[in-house]
Amino acid sequence: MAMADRMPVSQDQRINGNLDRNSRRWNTGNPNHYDGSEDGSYSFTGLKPGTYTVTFTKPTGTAYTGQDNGTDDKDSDAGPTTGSTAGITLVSGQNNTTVDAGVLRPASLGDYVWEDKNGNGVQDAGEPGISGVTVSLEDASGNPARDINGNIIPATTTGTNGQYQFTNLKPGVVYVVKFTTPSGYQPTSADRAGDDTKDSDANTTTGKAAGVTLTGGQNNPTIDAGYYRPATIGDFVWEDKNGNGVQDAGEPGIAGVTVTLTGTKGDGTPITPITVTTGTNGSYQFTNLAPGTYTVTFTKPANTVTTTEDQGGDDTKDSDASITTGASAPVTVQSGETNNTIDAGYLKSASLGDLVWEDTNANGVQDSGEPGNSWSDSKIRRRNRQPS
Ligand SMILES: [Ca+2]
Ligand SMILES: [Ca+2]
Ligand SMILES: [Ca+2]
Ligand SMILES: [Ca+2]
Repeated sequence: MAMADRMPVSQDQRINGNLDRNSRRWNTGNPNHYDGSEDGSYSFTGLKPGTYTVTFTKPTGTAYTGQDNGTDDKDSDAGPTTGSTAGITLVSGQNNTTVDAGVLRPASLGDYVWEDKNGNGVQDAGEPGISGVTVSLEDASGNPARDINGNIIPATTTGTNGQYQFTNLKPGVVYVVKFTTPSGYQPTSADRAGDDTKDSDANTTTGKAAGVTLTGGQNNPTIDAGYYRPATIGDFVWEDKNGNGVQDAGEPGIAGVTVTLTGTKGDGTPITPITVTTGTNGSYQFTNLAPGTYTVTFTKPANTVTTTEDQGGDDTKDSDASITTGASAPVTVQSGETNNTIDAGYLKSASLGDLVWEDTNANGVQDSGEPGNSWSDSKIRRRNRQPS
């Protein structure tokens, strides 16, 4: 008569089994003890008829799988907490090979929340982790997830380098990671990298990643979330009274100038153009921008001439509006950046009076029959380029 079978675990794990003789009749000595074989099989032989309990001692870090979830020759008989079977009665000559124990090796997942400085949805070199971000784990129904032992898993927060990890997870069930957008940040676009180890997985609306199912012993480190801080572009339209292309003391702002922002976010998405108007002091700002590359286009006020751009070697003091298109050069802003150097200067053309004419006979006098002409604007601009 014998009682045997095996624990379906990996071959490098040896399983200990204890056989307790429950029957009062046999409960006179130490329990029998069996050290399982390399393939997980074990047997107790030479038993007398009676009622026995097999107690398994699971490998460190594992948990028993569900009990009695199938036909008796295929299921696990170890109690989930005790490791012990129900009483097993052996009759004379019986060989019972249905007494088994299955264990689960815990799985884990993680692992990173980062600042997507350029907003492209990819973890690039030099982009830092974000600490203190709350990360929670749900099951497929949106309830708090449970670990391999059935306990609810509390939320965690990312460490100083943006890392997080959930351990002791149960294989074979769906886990959903939920990220809470940190204050002052906005989520970057998900699934942009074509490389799951480098992208963001947090849905920009729900903060949730797609559910994952893990196998025993697996670690999934690909569930990450990227965030950016809004960027700002501004900030000044002024009257360049002396026409030197530089914002000098005493040169006033111009109110009511239309300024339009176009461009592309860091993830490659074009933005819907945004239009603002300069305030009474000539200031304007585009706020709450995603990192990206943008163009600022100024609409020239009536009766003005655009001053020459990029004069004086100080971008905070010069004009950036093209004299032909009114547009700035493309400006790239990163997460959290404020760029207040995109300005436009105008001269009031009305003060330049009177008539530009073609002095056909070169006598320096506006003779009758000499035409006024259309190159007045460019002539004025040429004058503006001269040092004051
Ligand atoms: Ca990036
Ligand atoms: Ca990922
Ligand atoms: Ca000036
Ligand atoms: Ca500038």
